Amino acid sequence: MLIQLLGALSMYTELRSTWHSSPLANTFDGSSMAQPQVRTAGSTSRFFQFKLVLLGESAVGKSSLVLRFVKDQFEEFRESTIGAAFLTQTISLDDQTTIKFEIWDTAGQERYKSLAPMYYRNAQAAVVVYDITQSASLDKAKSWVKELQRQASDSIIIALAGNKADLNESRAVPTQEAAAYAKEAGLLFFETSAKSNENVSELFEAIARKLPLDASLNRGRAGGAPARGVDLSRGQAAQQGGGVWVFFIFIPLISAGALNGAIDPQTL
Ligand SMILES: Nc1nc2c(ncn2[C@@H]2O[C@H](COP(=O)(O)OP(=O)(O)O)[C@@H](O)[C@H]2O)c(=O)[nH]1
Ligand SMILES: [Mg+2]
Repeated sequence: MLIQLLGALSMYTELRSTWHSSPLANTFDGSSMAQPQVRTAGSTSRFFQFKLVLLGESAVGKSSLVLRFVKDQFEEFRESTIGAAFLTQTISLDDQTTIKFEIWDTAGQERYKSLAPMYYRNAQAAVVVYDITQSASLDKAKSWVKELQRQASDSIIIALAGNKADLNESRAVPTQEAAAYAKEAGLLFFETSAKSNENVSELFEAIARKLPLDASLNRGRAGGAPARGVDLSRGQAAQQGGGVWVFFIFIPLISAGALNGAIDPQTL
């Protein structure tokens, strides 16, 4: 299929951590992330790397959840994400187990929808977000879940996040309703608040715990493919400065085949 470079408009990179190498070259090649990577440092340390994508209607708080998770910050008035943003965060599950999330925070607007498969392709985990004060956003979340279950990796771990839980007085989606749906669809479920920092790290940690961390599953790659940009001997601790923001203000390489259809010209 003919791949056209329609435009790389601009890119802003803000490195705020000890990561020395740009993740971009590594990360944009989805194939390199098809499997978790494992590296053994010493006899017991294990390092895993997973690609995670956030999906959901615009303004439900996807970027805010990521900002809270990666930088422990909240902004009352965030600019909408354009295209997608890429970030990383590293957490320690226990003394021996380090998980690096490579996070693709997608734009929720309908006009970017056709780009989504590029971000969820090869993702090992997805967080589908809705806003507990907007019942239509749960419908939208359900349609993302359907699409993921049809088109993403069979083994993808999907979490449903009912965000803005701090706005309980304006609640439109009862917890029970969303929980029952999540159970039926086989999803992890959390009500979160990026604002009040409720269940944010719990959400990502639950995903990490559900991911296949059995080293035997990954042994084929251990020692073979080197883990990227991480020196375990530096002992990166949970939630510490793992964030690398690479804002994409770009229209990526577009392949009609890869994206299941023509690109809406409005995307440009
Ligand atoms: N009250 C409240 N507002 C939130 C929360 N998360 C995000 N917001 C606000 O909702 C708006 C949209 O958030 P944003 O993260 O840009 O949504 P996105 O389009 O899904 O990425 C912003 O004004 C945020 O400040 C939350 O947990 N509680
Ligand atoms: Mg956003």
